[in-house]
Amino acid sequence: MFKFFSESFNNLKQAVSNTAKNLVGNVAASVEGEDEFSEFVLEDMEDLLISADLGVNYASELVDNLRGQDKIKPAQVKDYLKEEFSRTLAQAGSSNLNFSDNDLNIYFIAGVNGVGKTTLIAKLAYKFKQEGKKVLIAAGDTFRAAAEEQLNIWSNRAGADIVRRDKADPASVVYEAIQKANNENYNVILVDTAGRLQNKFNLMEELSKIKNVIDKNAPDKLRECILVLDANTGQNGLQQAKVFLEAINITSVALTKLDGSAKGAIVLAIAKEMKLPVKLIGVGEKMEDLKSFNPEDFINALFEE
Ligand SMILES: Nc1nc2c(ncn2[C@@H]2O[C@H](COP(=O)(O)OP(=O)(O)OP(=O)(O)O)[C@@H](O)[C@H]2O)c(=O)[nH]1
Ligand SMILES: [Mg+2]
Repeated sequence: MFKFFSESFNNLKQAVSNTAKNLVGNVAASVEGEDEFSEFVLEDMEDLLISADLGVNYASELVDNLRGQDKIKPAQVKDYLKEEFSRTLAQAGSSNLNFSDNDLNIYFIAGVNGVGKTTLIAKLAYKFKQEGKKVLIAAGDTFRAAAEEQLNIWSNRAGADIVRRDKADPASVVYEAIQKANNENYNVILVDTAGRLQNKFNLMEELSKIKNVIDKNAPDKLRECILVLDANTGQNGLQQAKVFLEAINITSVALTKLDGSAKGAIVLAIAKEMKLPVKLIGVGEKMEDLKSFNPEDFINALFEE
């Protein structure tokens, strides 16, 4: 298991406090005092779960399980949700970031514009550097003006190296990064990508082209294809995930801007509907504000009083 984020999770509870209120607090407040799961109570519960961004299907499944049964009482609704949420996260697979010692590890970072891809790369570069790894950033977003400059500043701050070519074909930048990494024994390549091109089709074409270059020139070195989602986009994030899944084989999700978001339930919706594990969470704008996602801690943070 790769444990470079094994620092304390003190601010996790704070980061998910709005989500906890929305997802657990409101449901508990409206259900716990009831004598039975009447149709009225169940409908109310379903509405609350949907408005917490859990998704319509998942919300109705959770409510359907409670209909016409007498094992679980309204007073136990939190225990019920806690168990269901834990199971959902477990079924999405391991949340440990793949990493192989003594080998090149490539991380491909994708997502729509503004979700926090470049910031995630900076944070990852910083973490890997702290672990004493040799880190190379491939500036694959050659579309957006100033994107490479932004990356340059971040990489300097993190102490990582960078391959950038103004207006070049992103796939060729990644090709060059792979050559450099092989020649100079890098441990990590972080591939930044554009979030917006002329249209969605072009973007997906470009991403799969980059992915092909990696598969061809560095077979077995691609550790993760990480889809970056902004926690505040809620259910829209799921639609984004579907598009990216079709173009490239996403292996995990990084959920950014969880700090302050009330829509962190999207972690559960992603696990349930996409069977994708969230592995990283962004809890602020600074380099240190990246955490590995630990399902147990997340659940505890949601349910602790
Ligand atoms: N509060 C908070 N802000 C974040 C987090 N991650 C990123 N941001 C902010 O989100 C904004 C966009 O971040 P970028 O990293 O530039 O996003 P991007 O996906 O690279 O954007 P494009 O390159 O335009 O597609 C910046 O202002 C970041 O500081 C986070 O975890 N929490
Ligand atoms: Mg960017």
